[in-house]
Amino acid sequence: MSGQEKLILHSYRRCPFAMRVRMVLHEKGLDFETLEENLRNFSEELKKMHPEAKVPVLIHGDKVLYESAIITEYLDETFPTPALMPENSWLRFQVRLWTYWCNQHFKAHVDHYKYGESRSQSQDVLMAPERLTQDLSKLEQNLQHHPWLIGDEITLADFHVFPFVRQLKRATPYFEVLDQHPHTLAWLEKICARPSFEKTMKKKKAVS
Ligand SMILES: N[C@@H](CCC(=O)N[C@@H](CS)C(=O)NCC(=O)O)C(=O)O
Repeated sequence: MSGQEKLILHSYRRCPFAMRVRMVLHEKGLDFETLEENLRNFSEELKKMHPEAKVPVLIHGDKVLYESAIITEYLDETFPTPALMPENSWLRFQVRLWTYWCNQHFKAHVDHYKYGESRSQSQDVLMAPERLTQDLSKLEQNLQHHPWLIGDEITLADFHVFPFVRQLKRATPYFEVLDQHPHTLAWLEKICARPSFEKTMKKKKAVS
């Protein structure tokens, strides 16, 4: 039975992609071993497993999985309780669209703001506040009508997007536009108050 095979996660505590996977593992109450990687010097094992050498990588028995949002869908299908994907195909589409938006657009805008010209082109850095303001409006519009991104139930959409909103909230200088988005801030706070988040952020010893 695949559900009983050992789960090992190559992770990095502050990586928002790895956070997605740890949150889902904890939400499902799964036992797993965490191998805390050094972002500047990944283990040889990780480099062999991931074609682009990135965290997270999940090992499930003899299977190697990577790409955070694909890992979380795998986990939801393999360990169905509690379900984090809706049954309805239109809602499933929306979960995937939020994930796409986050991966393709929002994450980049957060990076442009957070890292500035040390990592991004000056035009992107210049545009970041305006783009982030639009992104936050999109989140706020959804979250003012229902408690979670796509409705009344928490789904993978919430777990995929929240680590990046958290990154933005923690960036310096503080992005003050956030304060005009109370539903988004309350949603972030609600996720960070879940027991799964506390477990997700618990410090682990690094692999040597
Ligand atoms: N698309 C990947 C992105 C993972 C990713 O970019 N992880 C970062 C850490 S937050 C990483 O490993 N970076 C190392 C590198 O790019 O060399 C996913 O969703 O898993």
